[in-house]
Amino acid sequence: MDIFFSGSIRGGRDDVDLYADLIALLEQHGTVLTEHVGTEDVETKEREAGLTDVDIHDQDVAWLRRADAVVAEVTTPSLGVGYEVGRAVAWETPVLALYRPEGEHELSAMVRGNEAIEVLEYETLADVEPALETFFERVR
Ligand code: 6IA
Repeated sequence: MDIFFSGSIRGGRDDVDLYADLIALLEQHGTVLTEHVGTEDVETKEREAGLTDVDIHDQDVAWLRRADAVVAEVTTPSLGVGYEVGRAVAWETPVLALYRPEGEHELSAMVRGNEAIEVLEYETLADVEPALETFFERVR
């Protein structure tokens, strides 16, 4: 099972530690193609690697196309995350969106109103674990 984890990078890195914890949980269910999303200094690494935005986009879309499932943390709004979720839906790749309602942003209707996206509202990682079990049982 190839899993594409989607989380904000240029949209804001407030949740980066949470992304790392979620990626560790996801690794129990398959191979996470996008571990860099949970890396603290991703933007420094991006500069050091000399990657252009075209390189990043093309690599990312290739991973997204290959993924068997997408798990997106959508609490911090991100254009890139929204774009990835939209493309995954168009390809009929199963999408689980994780959202913490106590955050400062209301979830977009384009995510919550999309019946092809499973939305889990949660508070702690302990709430996410059983939802991942159910999601991966369904998509496997
Ligand atoms: O608009 P945002 O930057 O918040 O979009 C975040 C989403 O775009 C994430 O889910 C990623 O999949 C994707 N993304 C953004 N930047 C990168 C990136 N930078 N590499 C891969 N995917 C990215 C290069 C980092 C690397 C040199 C360690």
